[in-house]
Amino acid sequence: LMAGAFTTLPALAAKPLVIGFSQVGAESEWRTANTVSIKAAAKQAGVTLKFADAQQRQENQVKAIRSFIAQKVDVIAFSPVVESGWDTVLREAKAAKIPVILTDRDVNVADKSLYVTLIGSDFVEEGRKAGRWLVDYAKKQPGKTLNIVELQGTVGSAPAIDRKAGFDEVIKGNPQLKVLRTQTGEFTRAKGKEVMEAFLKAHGRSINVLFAHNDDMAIGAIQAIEEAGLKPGKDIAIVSIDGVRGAFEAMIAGKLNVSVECSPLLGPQLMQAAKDVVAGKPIAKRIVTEERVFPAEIAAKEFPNRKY
Ligand code: GYE
Repeated sequence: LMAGAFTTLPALAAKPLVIGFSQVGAESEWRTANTVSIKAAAKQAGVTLKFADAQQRQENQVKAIRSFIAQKVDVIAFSPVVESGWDTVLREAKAAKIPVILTDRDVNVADKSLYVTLIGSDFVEEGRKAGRWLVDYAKKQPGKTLNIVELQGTVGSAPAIDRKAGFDEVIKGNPQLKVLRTQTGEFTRAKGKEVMEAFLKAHGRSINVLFAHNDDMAIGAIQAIEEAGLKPGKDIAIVSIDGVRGAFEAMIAGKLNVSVECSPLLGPQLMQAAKDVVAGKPIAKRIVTEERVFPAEIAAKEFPNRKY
């Protein structure tokens, strides 16, 4: 009896926290850095991480969440590929008394008690920052109309919806700025290149600006612009979002004009929030990441400091 009591207590204390995490996929440099951050932070925090890659499909995320519920993990975390369609599966998690933490992207649910917190960026503000850079760029060319093409992120995803809204809000009513075309490039290089090729075919040299919802699509588009015999960053000014290594390289090469930072390094905050929720501590409903804007002029100086 004594021996039994003696061994039970330390074993309980040492039980590691188990988090089930459903990742969107591996569509961009941002996403890869986000996955690395979450895995490294789990290891560092002594958390057992069950990691599932949804390959950009909501149905795979729903399956993963159901499997985490069946496995009785302590916390479910996920980065929802799109905003809508989560009510049912989140109600199942709630019924099983498993707290849910959102990372990176928001969901659109009527009942906000279905998740504990959202850890991530303010995408509307990122879109505004991109728009503000463009307004300043236009001011340097008074009287000139700038024709814009826009590469949107994944249709229905929070960053695509919000970045577009923030950008539109800032450029709206500016007589110099005109959006010619807007289409999804699905946050990938391949699709960014393909859609930019179509834009160039339709509008050629009348395109003055590209706004890409992420760096990867901008990098794909840079290839398309070069193949069309134009100079990215000069003939067509390019504004994008994320601030990944590839964007810094493109800025240093003079092919990208500015990248608005969106930090993927959410791992440590996720581990902290998971520990706090299990310990019954109060948590803010929204945890916003701090971010900057990097114009090409400071890219070389900032490059050595970049962590993703
Ligand atoms: O900007 C993009 C990625 O949700 C903030 O998803 C994230 C976005 C990021 O594919 O590169």
